[in-house]
Amino acid sequence: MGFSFVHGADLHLGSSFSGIKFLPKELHQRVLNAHLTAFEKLIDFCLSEKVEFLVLAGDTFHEPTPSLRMQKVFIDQLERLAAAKIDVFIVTGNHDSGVFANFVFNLPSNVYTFPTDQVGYYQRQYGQEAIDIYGISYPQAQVKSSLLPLFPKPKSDRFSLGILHCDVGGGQDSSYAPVSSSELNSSGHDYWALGHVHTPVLNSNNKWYYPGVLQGSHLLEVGEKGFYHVVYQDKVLKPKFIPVQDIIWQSCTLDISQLSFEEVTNLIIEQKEECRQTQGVGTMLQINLVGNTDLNNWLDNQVEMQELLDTLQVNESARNNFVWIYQIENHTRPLVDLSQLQKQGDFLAEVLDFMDQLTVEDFAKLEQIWEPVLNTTCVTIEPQEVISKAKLRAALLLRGELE
Ligand SMILES: [Mn+2]
Repeated sequence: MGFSFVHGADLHLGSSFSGIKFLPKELHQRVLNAHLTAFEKLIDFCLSEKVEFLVLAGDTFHEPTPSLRMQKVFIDQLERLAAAKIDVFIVTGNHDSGVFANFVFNLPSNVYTFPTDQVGYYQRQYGQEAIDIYGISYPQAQVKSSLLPLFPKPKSDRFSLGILHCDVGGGQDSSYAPVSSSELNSSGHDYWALGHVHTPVLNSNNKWYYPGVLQGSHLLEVGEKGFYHVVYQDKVLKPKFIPVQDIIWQSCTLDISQLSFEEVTNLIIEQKEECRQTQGVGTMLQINLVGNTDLNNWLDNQVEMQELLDTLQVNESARNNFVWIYQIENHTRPLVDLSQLQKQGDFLAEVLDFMDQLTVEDFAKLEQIWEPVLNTTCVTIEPQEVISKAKLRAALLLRGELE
């Protein structure tokens, strides 16, 4: 007894990857299709698991005017569900408000959309289970006030599902239908299928769920991406995350202190192979090098670095489970033995001793001094880290190794 459904959101079909300068032809094609490939995997899953219905909670399209090709591919996939008698319930979000009015093709008969001026409502019976499905679409890209008050009270004898593109915890400034977690939890609805937040949020204490995007588009969308397979059986609700991304974004930090150039290259290759675990899934990998090393200067040379990247990219584009290192960032520092210098009893040793005695309070006053050492892309920096960078800089300056 029971039913199951798939909850996806933020498919952003038509979106492309950002942050990558160059890709060979084969990989470029794979990247262009990545969002659609992930969507096709979602449809495959609905069919193989024989779910009762599919919910898409907004931002299905990246733009409200998808290309004809995109519309056709989308409809072809939904037709596969229609043939299996699987219903599809879709609301629109901030990226794709009004999208279906721009469609040239008719939506298949199993697809149910929701109005923008009021909450739409569909009743279903799956075996013994009676279910009500409520939802509302965005009339335009911004919705300044909460849409929750428009939802009617659920009927107590039926399972109640709400579909909404919204900003949980968003304050008064939010333009995406802000609503609080407690309001959703106390609304009486059994499952809130949400969209908008791109990272999955699943907490069994809550009645609301964000599956996140289906396919990452840039460096900030690292890790597995997918949807929820929700099973409702014996009055118990079980959502499970199913990853389907075709290309996974990853980032890693490698400490290369004490390593020779050859050892650094080998370490990166090792890391690359470690990422190549899932068959069929490609990886976009960014590497951050840290540590104290005399390779520091060499790594700062853009030409040399590009050659290293070229070497690491050889033969990758032909592989199904490619690992494409698209960027290596150098966060290393020059190799200087500060503790040794501190023992020499000269002026530099005195300066270093003085810096060791700095407290966090002193640090607050030192803004003007440490400003030049903030030559880094790190966003947040701990006082201790700044002081150790300042010590290194002082040592290099006083030894005449830095201009
Ligand atoms: Mn979105």
